[in-house]
Amino acid sequence: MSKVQQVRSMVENGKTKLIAGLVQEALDEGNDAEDILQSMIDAMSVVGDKFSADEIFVPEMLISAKAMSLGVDVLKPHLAGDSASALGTCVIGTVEGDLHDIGKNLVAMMLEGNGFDIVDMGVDVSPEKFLNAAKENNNVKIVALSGLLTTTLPKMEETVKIIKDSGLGVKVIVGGAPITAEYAAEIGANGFAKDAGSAAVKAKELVNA
Ligand code: B1M
Repeated sequence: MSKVQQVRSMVENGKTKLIAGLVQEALDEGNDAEDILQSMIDAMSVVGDKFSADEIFVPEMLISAKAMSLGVDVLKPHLAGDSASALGTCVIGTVEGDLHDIGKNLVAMMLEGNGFDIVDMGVDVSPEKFLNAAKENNNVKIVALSGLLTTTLPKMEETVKIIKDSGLGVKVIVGGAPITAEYAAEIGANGFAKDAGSAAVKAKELVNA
């Protein structure tokens, strides 16, 4: 099994103690950071399928998520880029009621690497907290909302609305597994991205528009 395949298997099986060392070994072997990341994303997708099939439960999902986060920490310097341009501040978080943060963290990392200052609000962020952060932080250009649960999508819509209604003029970008471009347009978001890399591209596009 290649090192990248081993990384995938370790995330799938929640090997939190070994993952950092193995990711480093995979990098040292010359594997692309993007490929290693993709193997971990694929592993999480398998974890989700096993959860849906009642083969594993929340604790196992949680431990795989921990393993992935530890692996991403090792990859971070190799993924984020080193843009020197100052594009303004991006307030980012996962919408109210939703505790998933791996995708959000990847998006934050890519935005930071592409020249945004990041204010990371964490998970379970209410519409009001997003709005206050957009008002109170310096030079906020983008609010980025992540959502993984269909049950909390109304909170994403509410957040887009409260920010639009505030007249602050900041752009809102949304994403996460259940989000589509159609849904983003329907709730009035300025942009949608399907993954962390395209979120950075879209955010840059919006501030330069
Ligand atoms: Co949960 N969970 N989970 N979970 N979990 C999902 C999302 C689920 C699809 C699993 C399943 O049933 N197959 C399902 C949601 C079903 C639905 O709503 N349609 C689900 C469920 C049901 C739940 C609970 C309700 C389970 C329960 O308690 N019975 C519960 C909810 C808790 C809550 O949030 N209130 C729950 C809990 C958890 C854990 C805490 C155990 C853990 C999260 C830990 C953590 O995040 N720190 C967890 C995990 C790990 C998952 C899966 C397995 C993996 C998610 C992940 O990290 N993927 C997930 C199954 C799946 O996604 N297939 C699942 C890797 C990550 C890189 O991908 O986050 O999609 P993702 O991010 C992507 C893109 O979506 C995009 O970029 C990233 C890639 O570059 N993206 C953006 C994300 N945000 C973006 C923002 C953007 C642009 C792009 O612009 C701003």
